[in-house]
Amino acid sequence: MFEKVLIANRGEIALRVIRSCRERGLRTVAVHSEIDADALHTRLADEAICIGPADPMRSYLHIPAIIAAAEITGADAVHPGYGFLSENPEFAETCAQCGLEFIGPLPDQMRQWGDKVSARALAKSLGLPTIEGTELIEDIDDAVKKAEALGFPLLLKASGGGGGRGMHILQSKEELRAIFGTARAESRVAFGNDALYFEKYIDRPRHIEFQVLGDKHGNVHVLGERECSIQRRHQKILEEAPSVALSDELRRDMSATIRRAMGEAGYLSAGTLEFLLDDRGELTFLEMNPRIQVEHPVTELVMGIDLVDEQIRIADGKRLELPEHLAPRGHAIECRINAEDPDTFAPSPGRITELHMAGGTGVRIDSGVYGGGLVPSHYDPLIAKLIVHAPTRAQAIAKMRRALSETLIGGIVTNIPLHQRILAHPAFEEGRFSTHFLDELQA
Ligand code: MV4
Repeated sequence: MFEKVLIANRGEIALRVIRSCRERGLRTVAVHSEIDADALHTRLADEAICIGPADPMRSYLHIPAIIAAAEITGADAVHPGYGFLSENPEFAETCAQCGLEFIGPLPDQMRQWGDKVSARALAKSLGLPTIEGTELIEDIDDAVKKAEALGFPLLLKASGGGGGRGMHILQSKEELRAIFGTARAESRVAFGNDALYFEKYIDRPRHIEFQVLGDKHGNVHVLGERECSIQRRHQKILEEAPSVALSDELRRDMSATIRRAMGEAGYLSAGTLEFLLDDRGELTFLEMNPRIQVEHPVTELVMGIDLVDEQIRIADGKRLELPEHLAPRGHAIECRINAEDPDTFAPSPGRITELHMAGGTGVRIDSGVYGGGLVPSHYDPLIAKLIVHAPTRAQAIAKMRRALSETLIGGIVTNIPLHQRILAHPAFEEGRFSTHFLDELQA
């Protein structure tokens, strides 16, 4: 087994990885930027090494600096967390070339699933239900032809996009003609790739995703779903597991389909398949995220599994040893606590003057900050995740309201009032919502 893990990340996920490493007796190396010299991950890892200035391009995204840090400290494995280099196949490849075990999927799997057109084709060939759509669009004439065959409304998507970037809803041929050139140019600038395709537009869907784990022996498990419809501009705010919108039968059937598909694909480590659930109750594949995700704790709580520890065991070549049939127990909800204005969503970096996190039965905090610590403006505004677990959804909601009420964060503005508004909303309580819920709440 490897003995020393370098965590190529910061904030709450860096701490989350340190925890699983420490429980397994692995030593940890934090890398940090200059502005993160006193950050919690820097302080809590066994060793810490500065890799550059605050600008992420020159620190957390700078592959040579991270590899050098691993060599200097004698680390023999790397966990990339989420964001930053976590889905960068060149980084995973460089780690392997330098004798570092990359705790995540194979570089070619990142490539396959990272490109949306190739991901759709792969998903389809593996027997997953995919949204009706097209191959790559050649030019504007081809676009008009394909659009009319598919029918409006539709979505023009960038193959290099994902996570809602580079999408345009189109209602008519005229709109298509007006936007096509701009969309292509935008895609080229944003993703270095101007490949575009169409999908049928699904109105007011729910966003539901399934957690997958695969080992080096071809075993795959599906660990149920997460409901992630409460989001704004493709940034999730609150997630839960299980989803009230799935019957036990649909969950079982889709889990079996995904298990077969990802087994056939030989998928390695943790990954998430995103689906849209339409108003007819049909799930269709959207994207696959080859990484551990922010919202993984809700799955951990209802499934009783440490996903990061499983990633570590898998990277070490161990077999998954999970029960054949996994079912969620109780209900879990996660609120992402962001350093941002709850109304305008403007970031609110600064020094945290006081900090009291909730506690008590069924409450988990994954935080990356401490009282007196700095929230830099250079990174993601997520400072902590408040996660609760209770026997029923109603009890989980009550527990989350209670936990939010005892959370005290001073010196910066947070989105806690927004969470309180969501949890007080009758439609949320009743589980009746779509990806448009927050826009409608804000309106
Ligand atoms: C869609 C869609 C409707 N129809 N695709 C947004 C994020 C990216 N993963 C894909 N997204 C969507 N793709 C089709 N064919 C609606 C969305 C979408 C959405 C998806 C998940 C979560 C929130 C969303 C909010 C608005 C739109």
